[in-house]
Parts: sequence; C-alpha cells; structure tokens
Amino acid sequence: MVVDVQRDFLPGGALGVTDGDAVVPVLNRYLARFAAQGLPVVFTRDWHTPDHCSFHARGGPWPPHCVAGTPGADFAPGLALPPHAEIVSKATTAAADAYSGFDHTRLADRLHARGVRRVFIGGLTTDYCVLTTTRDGLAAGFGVFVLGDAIRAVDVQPGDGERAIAAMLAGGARLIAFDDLEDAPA
Ligand code: VGL
Ligand code: ZN
Repeated sequence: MVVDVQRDFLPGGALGVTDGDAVVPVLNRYLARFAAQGLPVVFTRDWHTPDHCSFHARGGPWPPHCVAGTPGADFAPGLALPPHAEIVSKATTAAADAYSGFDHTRLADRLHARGVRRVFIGGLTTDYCVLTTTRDGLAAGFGVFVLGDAIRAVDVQPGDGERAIAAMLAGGARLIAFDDLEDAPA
C-alpha cells in the first residue's frame, strides 16, 4: 500500500512534509518488486472537498490540501503507478475526515477476498495516514509491515514520527527496509 504520496504532501506543497519526495524512488523499487511477483498494489489518496472539515476555514487542523481533482491532489511526479494498481480515495465527504486507507473504503474486505494476509505500507505521512492505516490493517487481521525507508512524518511536534513508529511496533506491526523484504516473515 502506497499511502497518500500526493503533491500537496511534498516539499513546497500545501501541507509539505520535509523530505517527502524522498519516498518516491524507494517506493518505486518496492513497486517493481511487487509487480515482478504479481502482487496487488493499492494507492490511497486524500481526496477532499474544497470545504472539507479538516481545513482551517472550517476550524480544522490543516491548511487546505488534496482537494479532489486539483494538481495538489495528484500523485507525486515520478511515482510509478502500475497499470493494475487499485486507487482508493478517502476522506471524500466534507463532514468527515479519514486518515486511514481502510476508513469507509471497504478495502479490508476486498483484500481479504483476494486472500491477502500481509500488507506492506509506505508513504505519507508517518504520524497520520501511515499510522492509522497500519492500526486499521492490524485490527482487520492483516500482518502489517511498515516500510521504514519509504515513510516521512509531518512532525507537527518534534518526535511525532518517531512516536508513531513506536506505536505501530507496539501494536504488532513490523518495521522493514527494502533489503529485508525477502526475509519478511510469512
Ligand atoms: C494526512 C494530514 C491531513 C496524511 C492527510 O496523508 O497523512 N495528513 N490529511
Ligand atoms: Zn487530509
């Protein structure tokens, strides 16, 4: 699962994450590996209405970002979406936010139906959407592997990213890097 690797979360974007663009080439390596093994890949995207409740104008915590159909909501330049990729849009209604790719998307059901037992999660941001997607993946019964070399944090408070990683591990996720992929436990 590639979580929210969208222009607005890259440096210079509306909710730019330091070094966020660095995940792109790393994710592309994972994507090539998964494609070579015929494994499904899912790209989530934050896909908000212009008046979304998470935006400052509505009293929310964030500047406007990832408004559906705008350039800021596009996937990051250079991100290699394979033709068979599933795209999951989330937080698509004005009244509700959703950080997790599993939130109101029925994604867990679709993955279970395909016999998926393990999910490998990278992208943006470590302390929000990667964290909550990981939690929901664990709660749905998947083994969750967090791609430690392909995530970056917003770090609203310094250390948020590190605390998120600790919380994911405490919840039962495992942290791996590209070179460990072959050794990931079944
Ligand atoms: C995200 C803040 C607001 C994320 C989405 O993708 O992590 N963060 N909306
Ligand atoms: Zn958002």
